[in-house]
Amino acid sequence: MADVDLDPDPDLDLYSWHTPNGQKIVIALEEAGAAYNYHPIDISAGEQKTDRFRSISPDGKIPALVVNTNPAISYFESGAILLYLADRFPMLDGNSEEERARVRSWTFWQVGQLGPLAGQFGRFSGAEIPNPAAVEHFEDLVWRCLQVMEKRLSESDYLTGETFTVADIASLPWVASGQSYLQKYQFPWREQCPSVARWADGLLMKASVVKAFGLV
Ligand SMILES: N[C@@H](CCC(=O)N[C@@H](CS)C(=O)NCC(=O)O)C(=O)O
Repeated sequence: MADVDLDPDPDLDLYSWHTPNGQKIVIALEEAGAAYNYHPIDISAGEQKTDRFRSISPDGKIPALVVNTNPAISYFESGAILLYLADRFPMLDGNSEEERARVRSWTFWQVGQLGPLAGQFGRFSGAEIPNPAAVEHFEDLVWRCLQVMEKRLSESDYLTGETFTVADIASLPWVASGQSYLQKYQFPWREQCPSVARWADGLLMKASVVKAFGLV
């Protein structure tokens, strides 16, 4: 009998930290059952700004993923990493051309809208020097994002249809993780967005999500 390579996948090295953008990638890798090495990069200690780390993530931000092919290939930006993983592990992607188009659209929506806007909302809400106009501005924009999600999730189980994909993974930590600025500032999203709450509560029970949110 010919030798069988039981694990033909190249090793994956994830450089990350327990923040929403880092948690996304852990959820995706766990969901796919992928083998990977986890390298914590302590962003509170500035480890993301070293020349060594910038050689794989030029903007000095987590997460980054290195695929140990020869030569190794590295990805930075959580959206790019999630789409790479969706291509490589089809269970993370949509089941039809239409769903796959929605996976890409909703993933880009999260990294271009929900993530940065919730981040800015959190920054101004927690700022030492109060800036009520900025808080109100970003709160309005975050609220608009949640309404966009609410409408979509009142029509389907998941953001892209009936399949759980990287698009859901991208948004979940920004809405539901303990790091989420919506939690931190008691934004009343649960009462006002019941479909988003139903979606988040269901996903929070997944083993992949429990593991990602439990990493410190
Ligand atoms: N657009 C980037 C944002 C990445 C990002 O902001 N990462 C944060 C942690 S969630 C970080 O590394 N912060 C440290 C810093 O900016 O110095 C992505 O989606 O990956």
